[in-house]
Amino acid sequence: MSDDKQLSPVEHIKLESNYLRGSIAESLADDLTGAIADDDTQLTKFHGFYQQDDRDLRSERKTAKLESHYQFMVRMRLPAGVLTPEQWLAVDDIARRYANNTLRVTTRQTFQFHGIFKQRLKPLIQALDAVDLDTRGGCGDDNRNVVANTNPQRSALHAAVHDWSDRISRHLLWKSRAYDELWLDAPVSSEPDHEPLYGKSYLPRKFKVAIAIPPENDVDLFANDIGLIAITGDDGELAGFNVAIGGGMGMTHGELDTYPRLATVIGFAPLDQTLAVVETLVAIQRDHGDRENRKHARFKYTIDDHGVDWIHDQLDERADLRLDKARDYHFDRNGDPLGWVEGDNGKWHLTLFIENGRIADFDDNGTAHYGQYQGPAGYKLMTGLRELAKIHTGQMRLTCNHNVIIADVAEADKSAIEELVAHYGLDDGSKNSTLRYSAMACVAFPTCGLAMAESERYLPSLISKLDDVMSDAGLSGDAIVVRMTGCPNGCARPFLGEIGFVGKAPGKYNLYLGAAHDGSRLNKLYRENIGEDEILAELTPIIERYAEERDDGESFGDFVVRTGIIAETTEGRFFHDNVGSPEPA
Ligand code: SRM
Ligand code: SF4
Repeated sequence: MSDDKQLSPVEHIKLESNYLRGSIAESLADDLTGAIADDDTQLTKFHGFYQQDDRDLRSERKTAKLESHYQFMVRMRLPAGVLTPEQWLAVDDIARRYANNTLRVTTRQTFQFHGIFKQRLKPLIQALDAVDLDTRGGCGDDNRNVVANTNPQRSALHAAVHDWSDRISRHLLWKSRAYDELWLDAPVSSEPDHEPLYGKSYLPRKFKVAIAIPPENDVDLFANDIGLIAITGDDGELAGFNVAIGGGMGMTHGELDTYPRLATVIGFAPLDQTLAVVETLVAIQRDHGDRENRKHARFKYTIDDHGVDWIHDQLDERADLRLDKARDYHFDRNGDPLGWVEGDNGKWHLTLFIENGRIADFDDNGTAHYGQYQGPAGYKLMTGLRELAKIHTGQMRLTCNHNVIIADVAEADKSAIEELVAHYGLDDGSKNSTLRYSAMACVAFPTCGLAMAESERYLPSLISKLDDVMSDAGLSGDAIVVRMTGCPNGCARPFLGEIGFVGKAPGKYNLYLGAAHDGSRLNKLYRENIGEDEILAELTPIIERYAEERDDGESFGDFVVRTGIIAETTEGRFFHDNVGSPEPA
């Protein structure tokens, strides 16, 4: 543990917060400002929301000497991204009643609401509570939404894994009574509060757990602090998990001691040990993660600083846990197959494409929320999904690729779903290019306070241009994983893109190449700080060469590494080595 004097400011805020209460109640009651107190902005993350301001309006308001246009983003906790149609309808209603009339599916399988004014936070959280949904641990230095593979073809296994995601999420949830008191009007107790796992200072940084069912890696398992790879026994039932540790994407431009890292598989845990292994790993990070420097505080750095053998020793010493040798597994891809598939339970599942996760109704000019978001003119996506939820009797599921699954549809109900899909022009994988279906962008402007460049609002138009390049090269049907973020924090997992774009400044991106198609290898920096013309000029000859010279079934990421266009990144620690290309293609 760090010396108290050296602790980062956020550590002091947590310690002095009385288990995440701080002065949030007073901040909410203060009608003189749309903001909350500075310290409270750190604490409300644990309750699932961030203070933001509308960056489209920032300079205008500054010139007019007005307070920033403060608003909040609220993130739900939704293990494995599963909700009932009734919950969907409630969430849809909340977005229209309290937020900006849009919903945002996130890369961690949940919803974010944007543009919420301070006074609406409590009614919003109460409306979620009314349908058994919450925002506890949506953000903050604790365990985040536990994501799990949606693999609809293996329905029974999916149900088991969903169960596990829920169990782990509940087990690692912060427990203080602050949430119930602040949002749900629970009586304030005079008994002292406590946090059995986290203690007063919670974790040094955010913590993430994912579960994948091979061969699908749609959760990008290796980007998580803990990744659990589902292993089945001879009977096809879930037998346990291979445990992978130390994944994370975030880094800072120009700071070479920050880097993305993929989780290392350290062994196999049978089901009866899984929860203990997960809890002990969290406790190791709680006690040994860096509490002085938040840029060095993720579990990935704790592991690289101490070594994997030390982790094994810790598991043994703390909880008598000795992992077996990891079992064989194989991943095929990290994207979502779109359209209908039949599950092994005889039910049907329809995966619909949601471009960059933004669910809205777009007007005849192709805009939503006062022109802030763009989409196809007249596309009533939000209404279409609402109408689907009204007639659907199975589950709705969100994917880590920003998509939505209408799950568990009986054969007899398929045609009614299909009619609505056709009526609203929803995208079942038949309307756009494979490249667009394989692309994903983070939120960035106008809400994200950390964005350096556009992402969600820019990638669609860049994809249209790349579509032309792909089509000219005869690759229209090919899937290349493209990821874009507005900064190097990595929210759309750009370092797992076969082609990755990371914002540097307005209109300028770093271009990364060479991640594996199944999410098992990081990419590497190829060109720095380039605009759209240079991006197209750089990528066109590489895509043409890929069309002509690739081996049978070779993915784009593997091709650029094999042909030496980019050096291979073997480990996070070496992410910044050998950047650029030996000779421009
Ligand atoms: Fe993220 C911070 C959005 C997934 C790494 N992320 C943010 C904030 C809250 C900005 C901020 O701190 O002020 C963004 C809010 C934008 C907005 O206006 O909505 C934001 N992150 C998102 C979402 C919505 C992106 C999306 O397009 O879906 C994702 C919400 C996930 C969820 O439901 O919980 C999202 N963020 C991720 C992922 C991907 C993942 O977890 O699989 C990562 C990379 C994996 C990882 O954690 O390393 C990620 N977000 C970050 C980081 C860098 C963390 C680090 O270790 O350095 C930050 C900044 C920070 O924590 O300081 C960040
Ligand atoms: Fe914001 Fe950066 Fe995350 Fe994009 S990657 S949402 S710009 S923090």
